[in-house]
Amino acid sequence: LTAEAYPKVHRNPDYKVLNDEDLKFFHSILDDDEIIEANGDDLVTYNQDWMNKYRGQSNLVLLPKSTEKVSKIMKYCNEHKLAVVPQGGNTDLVGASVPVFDEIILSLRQMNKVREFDPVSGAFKCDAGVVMRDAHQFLSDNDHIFPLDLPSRNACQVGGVVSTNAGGLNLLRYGSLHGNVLGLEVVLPNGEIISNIDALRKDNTGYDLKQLFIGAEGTIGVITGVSILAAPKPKALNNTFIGLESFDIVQDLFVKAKKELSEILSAFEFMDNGSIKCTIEYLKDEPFLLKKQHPFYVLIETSGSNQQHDQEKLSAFIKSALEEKLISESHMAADIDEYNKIWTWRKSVPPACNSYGGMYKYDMSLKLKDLYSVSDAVTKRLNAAGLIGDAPKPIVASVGYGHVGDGNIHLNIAVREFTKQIEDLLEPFVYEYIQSKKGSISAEHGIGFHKHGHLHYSRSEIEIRFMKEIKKHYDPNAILNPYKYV
Ligand code: 2HG
Ligand code: ZN
Repeated sequence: LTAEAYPKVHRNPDYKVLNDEDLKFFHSILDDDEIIEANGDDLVTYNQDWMNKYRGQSNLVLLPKSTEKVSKIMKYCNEHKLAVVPQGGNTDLVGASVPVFDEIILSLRQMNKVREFDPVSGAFKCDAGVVMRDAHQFLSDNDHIFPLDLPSRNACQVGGVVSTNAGGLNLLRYGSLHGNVLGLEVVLPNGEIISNIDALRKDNTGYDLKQLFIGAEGTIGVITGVSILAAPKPKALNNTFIGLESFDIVQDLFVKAKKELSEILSAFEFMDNGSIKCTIEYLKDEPFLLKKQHPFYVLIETSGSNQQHDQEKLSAFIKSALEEKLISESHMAADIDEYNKIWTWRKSVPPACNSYGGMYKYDMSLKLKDLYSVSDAVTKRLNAAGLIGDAPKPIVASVGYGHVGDGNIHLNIAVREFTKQIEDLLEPFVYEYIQSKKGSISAEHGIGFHKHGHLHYSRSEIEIRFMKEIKKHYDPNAILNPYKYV
């Protein structure tokens, strides 16, 4: 499986192979609990991604506890041309956070302290390695929320999320990290520390350099600290799970929700029936939320300050949508347990798809009218090849779900095994399809190893040339996260 994932690349011989002298240096600047050497073991949890799709062969993991130590590591690696892959919670979906060959893994997981919180402005500063769940917990204790939530919140780290510019489940309400991140502390490949972590909410003093590191996937610097704008904790949270009959109706319902739920609308997520079928199998002990299955489902969440007001507003919205025959069935949360349960059905879709052995995954932006068409086109193609069905067919299901509010679809092909035939049917077909609709081949999961070399489907020649120049400017020895991105 792994060998097949890396068919086209060869180790760049310009990179030095780690030797005893290098190890001696790392031991001289780090404590024993900041270094893990392979010693015959293959460091699998660091070398392999969670989809079991990408696996490197690094023999060394460094887990520094301070920015200064990250700086010393980078300076040394740059001078000696040792390649490095920065790693957060390793929940990445495009092979960006694991090595391809023997790159040193620089894990941020021991830089896990909250640095400062200002309850007046909402500015929250923390180390890059703080797990998102812990950031949420800390802020919740201070009557705030982290402005982003993801199904992988129990493992993903704040720095990793910023590095990939993840969008998550509430972008519709809280906006993207390009707006929410106030400042960053970054170690450059040569060891220099560049920081505007104390930046203010408004700050137009020159180019906004931090933006380049947001979504750069650790290719031009290692994010070690983040300042981000936390939002006040909503006092009222409501949600509802809806069954409906077509993707056109999903769009009509979205327009209606924006109009009628307006300021309290905080999420509008969709799933097709294939996603939910896999999730029903995955959550086998949980009764499904609706009486019957439908071609599409929508999860609507509202966040506001007055429970009764919000609940009435959402109920009225559902009632009128039923009357207008936009929706067929809905289940509204009666209490916080049901609210969480409804979210479980949405958040379990990715692990459900991954539970059969593996999955191919595409994350794309398209105009809303075209959003689901890519899923239809791919499913049709795989069906025509006779590859989807019960074992021994290799594909369990090809499903689409995602963030309607952001024009973002996730296409998951849940497989029993990875095969060349499936790959050849999927690529370049998916990318060419996206290109033909002027969409983006990466909405929020990034480029990583998976989409390296594919930028031209969504970016012009001049844009790619600028990106390459930026990479060269920041990382002239190309030691950071090689074989990926641009
Ligand atoms: C989501 O929206 C996340 O659930 C993960 O972006 C999606 O695993 C996925 O494809
Ligand atoms: Zn997503």
